[in-house]
Amino acid sequence: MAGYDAIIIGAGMSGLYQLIKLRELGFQARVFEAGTGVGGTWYWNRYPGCRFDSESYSYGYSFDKELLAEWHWTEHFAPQPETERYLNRVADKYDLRRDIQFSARVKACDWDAVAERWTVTLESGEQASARFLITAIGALSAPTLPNFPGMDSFRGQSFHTGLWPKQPVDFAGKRVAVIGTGASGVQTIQEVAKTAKELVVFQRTPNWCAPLHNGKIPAEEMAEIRKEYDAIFKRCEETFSCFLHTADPRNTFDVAETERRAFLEKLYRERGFGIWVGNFKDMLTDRAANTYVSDFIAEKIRGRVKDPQVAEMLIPRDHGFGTRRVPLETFYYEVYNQPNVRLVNSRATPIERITPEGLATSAEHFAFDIIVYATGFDALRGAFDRIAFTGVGGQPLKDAWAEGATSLVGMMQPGFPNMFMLLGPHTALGNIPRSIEFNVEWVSETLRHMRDQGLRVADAKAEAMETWMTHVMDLARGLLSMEVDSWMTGINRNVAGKQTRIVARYTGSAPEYRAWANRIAETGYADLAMR
Ligand code: NA7
Repeated sequence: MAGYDAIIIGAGMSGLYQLIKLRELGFQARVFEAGTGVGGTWYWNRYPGCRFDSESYSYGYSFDKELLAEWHWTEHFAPQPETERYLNRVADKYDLRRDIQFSARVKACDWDAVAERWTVTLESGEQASARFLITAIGALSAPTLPNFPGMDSFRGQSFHTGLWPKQPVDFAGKRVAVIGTGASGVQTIQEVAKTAKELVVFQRTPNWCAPLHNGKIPAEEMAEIRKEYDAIFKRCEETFSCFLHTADPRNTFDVAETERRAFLEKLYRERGFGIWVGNFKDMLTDRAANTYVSDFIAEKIRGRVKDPQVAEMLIPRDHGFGTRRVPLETFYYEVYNQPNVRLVNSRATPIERITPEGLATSAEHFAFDIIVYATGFDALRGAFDRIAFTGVGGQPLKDAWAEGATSLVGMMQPGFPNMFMLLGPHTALGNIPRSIEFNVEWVSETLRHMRDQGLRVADAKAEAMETWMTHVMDLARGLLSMEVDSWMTGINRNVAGKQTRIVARYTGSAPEYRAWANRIAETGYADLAMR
């Protein structure tokens, strides 16, 4: 069995940076990647229209000044192919592929208490061992399909957005169904509507969408942006969720009506997530404030969709603006004014089965050439559930998490020594690369400390985990998002056991998260048992 200092699972943004850092430390590392190329999220999500909702220049790696000076983001919100190219450029520059084994899906990871090493088993049966195990498996990376009867019988083409084929799919002249209206569905719908002969959107729950306001970045503007990189990353480090946007310090009703309204109009005209994370500071905690903003957005939807009945169908009734992930859109609402597009309320008339020709709802049969499942992911812990991890005493991670996932700062779990999770449960998410860089650097510093001190094993202490988890639970109290079903509250109706709302993510600020993790290092890792 091949042996390494460290095994990394996944060659997405986390895995690539972790490999670079481990090499710097002189560790011999091996990456196992299920795909045939690097990129993770940006490798798998090739669906039409896929792009960032974070500003491109706030999204790339901040650690490589040379690459920052060279790379030209062509749009304010880069499309998937560009990001995949970018991550391939990183892999080339650092010659990362020689340590990455592709088409290697990890099936099991077992802690060997005698050897004090992890044994990793691939689906092929191949095994490898390492002192350290680092999971870089993503937070939204385990795609889920509905459980409709007859799904295998469909004679046309069908795709999940997160498992999109590499060869382009041609929608021209085709009858297309899109099931799902989350961030992936919205991006797909906008694109497919351009060429499909007929597009039928099956919407179970409308989401509050807001304009992306994307635009090209000409060379001169990119040159100006490059000069600002230090300021851009400094700002991302200071804001609540590492975006360039930060909440307005005022409460909604402390501002006079005219000014309040003008402020929302301004946010609606601006690029990116400002309207969500740069809104009045009480928007996600105060019901009346939230209703005010929701009403404003509802009015915008009514103004953009010509058929009043369709407009009403697109306005969420069961949750307020921003309490679920806000999909950013480009003429999404106008798509429903096109004669080739129809919206079906699949809560009122649920999809009952897939047929060889299309699908049947409780009200009608539809014929399709292509069905797109934009049905989302088993989020946050889903990728962990798909690998059989066993820790000290042969305890499965699934058992340790039977009452809900736990962690110490999202990166360690007691009883799973020398296992580090990048983007594990309860890490700060937000603008994800910023979280990734922090987590990779934290793990790397912990490994450096262990190496320098001659320590072989590190395990999170149970009491440290409990203190951290209490902090996580306390933060979630009073948030309107906790009253709503979404992947952010651990709900996935297509997965058994994921029907009850939980505190599935860290809801505090990224600076607060980082301070907690840094304190662990600053206090000489008192929260970890090391030997
Ligand atoms: P989401 O946001 O989880 O959206 C999934 C969508 O699929 C959502 O509209 C679901 O409706 C719908 N869905 C799922 N299963 C079904 C069934 N069985 N019938 C009808 N409709 C269904 O996933 P995305 O991929 O769009 O986005 C995930 C995140 O990735 C996103 O937030 C970004 O941060 C990146 P529901 O709302 O459950 O009624």
